[in-house]
Parts: sequence; structure tokens; C-alpha cells
Amino acid sequence: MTELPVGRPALMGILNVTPDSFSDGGVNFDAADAIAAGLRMVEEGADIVDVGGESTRPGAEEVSVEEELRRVIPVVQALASAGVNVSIDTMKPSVALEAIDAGAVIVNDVTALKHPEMAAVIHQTGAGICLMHMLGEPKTMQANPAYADVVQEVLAFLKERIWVAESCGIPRKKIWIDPGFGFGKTVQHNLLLLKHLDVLAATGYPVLIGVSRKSTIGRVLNPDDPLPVEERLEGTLAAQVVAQMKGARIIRAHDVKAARRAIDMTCAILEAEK
Ligand code: 7PM
Repeated sequence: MTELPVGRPALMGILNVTPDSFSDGGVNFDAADAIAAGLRMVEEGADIVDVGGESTRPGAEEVSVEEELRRVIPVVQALASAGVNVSIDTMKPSVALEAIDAGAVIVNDVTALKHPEMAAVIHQTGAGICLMHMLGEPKTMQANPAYADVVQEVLAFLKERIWVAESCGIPRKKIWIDPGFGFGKTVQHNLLLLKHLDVLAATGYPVLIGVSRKSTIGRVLNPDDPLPVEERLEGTLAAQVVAQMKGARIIRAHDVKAARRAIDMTCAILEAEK
């Protein structure tokens, strides 16, 4: 699965397994509901389900290893044994390792192997890795992000993290890259990264893009009073189509059915012949 077929981009459905997404009516997390939601994403056209138990939201409270494991492992286990390609969204090597044991095949590490033990886990297990760019840390990244040339700086960062990954023995075919839309970027930075996503695609590494429901979309469409999350679908689809045309190979999305249709329609146009 980390070796993607040419042609249509893969669709990665976002499954946040946190008590605010799936609760039992109280404060506890409900695994059965989360598993059902993951299976539904696959029915709606997801090729991969990205399971995450810790929020990367700016200012979000940190979650212990034990709590993160308690949330994600039953869900990874159930989805993987149902034949789903599971990606584990974590920055913690111990969570990544247990999730891979439970059947996850890709690690979505938004810190791009920052933890010194993460690369070894990826190498030893043979899992894939998505390397994402972030400027600063989740808590402070949106304070005052500045770049001389955002596209070139993101490219340079990703090349450096690719070098780290490959130096640790991770094969190049197991590596994806991601500009980290919204992670330490202004609206203008995010727009430029999408407009020039072909620069990242030209590295030859599969590019993943996550624009789904992000605040840049709400701000572009209504600068004085940003659109709320539930009003961002059309902007999300426009942005993901541009990303696809600029060579994105994996689209990360909440609204799987809509994202699938947008990908397939774009493919049909791009593949039309006389
Ligand atoms: C608040 C802010 C809540 C941001 C959720 C988010 C990406 C990711 C996320 C991405 C990869 C969201 C984000 N975004 N992983 N994790 N790429 N690889 O909207 O763009 O899901 S968290």
C-alpha cells in the first residue's frame, strides 16, 4: 500500500478516535462506534484509514501513551483484520510500534521522525512513513509564521527528513512527503504551497495533502468572519482538486464520499483522450 499505483490518487479517510468524536454518552471513548465509522469510510471510497488518538490541534492537551494506546489499538486491530489499509497518526514510537503490530502499515508522524526512536521503529517493522513539514510546535506554530520562500523552505526541510529516514535504513519506496497545510503557515503560505505543489511532486516521492476543513478555507471564503468547519466542504474540494492536478498522490479527507467523487471526476477529465 505504501507503493501506490499510478493513476488515481489514493484517498485517506480521517478517523479521530478521541472521546469528543466517539463517546459512549459520557466521557469514555467508544471503540465500536469508531470501528463502524472506519468501515463506513471504506464503503464510501477510502483506500486508507488514518487512525489518530491524540489531537495535533494547536493548544490541545497532551495524551499519555497508555491513553493513546487504549484508544487506537482496538480500532487499528479491527480495521486491519477487516482488510483495511490502516495508517497510524502518532508522534510516539511506542504507539507506532504497537499499532504496526496490530496491523497498521503506515505511520503518519506530523513531526517527521522528531522522536529519536521513531526511525528505528519504521525501519525494523518495514512500515511506511509520511514525513510532514511543520514550522515550530503545535502549541505555537500559528503565532507568527514567516518564510523567505515557503515552497523552497518546505522542500529543503522535507529533503533533509528524507535523508534522515534513508540514513536510518528506511527504503525510499516507503516514504511519503507532505507540506503540512496549516502547520505553521499563514493563509498566503498555504495557498502558495498548493499552487506550487508540483515542486514537491517533482522529488518523485508520493505527496500527501491534507486540506480538509482547514481554517485557511474558512478565511479565504469569508475573511471578515471565517466560515465555520461545517461550511468548508466546497472549498476543501476545490483545494484537493488543485492538489491532484499538481501531482498529489494521497488526499487526506474527512468527507470521504465527496472527496472520492471529486478525485474520480478529476481523473476522468485528466485521462480523457481523443
Ligand atoms: C485542528 C487543527 C484539528 C488541525 C485537526 C487538524 C494533517 C495531518 C492533521 C495533514 C498529515 C486535521 C488537522 N493534518 N497529517 N494531521 N497531513 N499527514 O485537520 O495535513 O486533521 S491534523
